[in-house]
Amino acid sequence: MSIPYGNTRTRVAARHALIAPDGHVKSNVPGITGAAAVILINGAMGAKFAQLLVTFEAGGSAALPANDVETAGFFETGGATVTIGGMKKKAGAGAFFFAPAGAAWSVTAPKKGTRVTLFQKKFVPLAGTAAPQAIIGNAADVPGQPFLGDPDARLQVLLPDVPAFDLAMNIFTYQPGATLPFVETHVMEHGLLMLAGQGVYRLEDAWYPVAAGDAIWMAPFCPQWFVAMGKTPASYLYYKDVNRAAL
Ligand code: UGY
Ligand code: MN
Repeated sequence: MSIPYGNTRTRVAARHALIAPDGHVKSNVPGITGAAAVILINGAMGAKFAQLLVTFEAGGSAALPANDVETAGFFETGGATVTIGGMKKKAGAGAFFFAPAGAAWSVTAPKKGTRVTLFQKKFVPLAGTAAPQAIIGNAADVPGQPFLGDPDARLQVLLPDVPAFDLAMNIFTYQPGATLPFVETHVMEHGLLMLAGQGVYRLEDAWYPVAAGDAIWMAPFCPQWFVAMGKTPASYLYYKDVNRAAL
């Protein structure tokens, strides 16, 4: 979307935010080298998780130590080698990974321009349930299921939907004209990256035109709704905290 000089579609509100790509500013993130790392969402905004967009140069890498933070990653473009503890695999466009808390992980030997989104949160263990294990997969192998019966709004659930996991990472793909069936208002928080297409996102009482490259934060209980518009399908990657007690 081109807009006049001195303007931006970016809005940062108390309970939601839209971050358009024109405003991106790089951060130096410990462990990430030879890459442009942009922290799109974190606690400074009011979120309980972080969302980063990392664009690698050839020879760049990310190598994060084992601690109480878990990371879910998605390769939007390019490719690299992902290592999580003792697991090592090549990852191309569409690949995703989950590095549990307590496991060191790395992304090495990236193709120039590889774009990876990272969602990070402090893991909340569930008493009596074994901690989740490392995963490296590809979204192409995850079928899209009709969302609440609508074949034009399909959801790919990338990580196992089991109590061990306290986060979800999903891809939602809408045919032009398809919508979220109702204005959702829920305790789960979202971080989102538009992967393709365009549409309008309702966040609280504001409606935003959005397109590929935009990032969105929705605080818990932020009313939310989406309609895909234009001539091509719209899709977005999103994070959600799940499976933990209300109190
Ligand atoms: O999983 C979700 O809560 C999803 N339906 N929300 C969204 O796409 N904004
Ligand atoms: Mn939602």
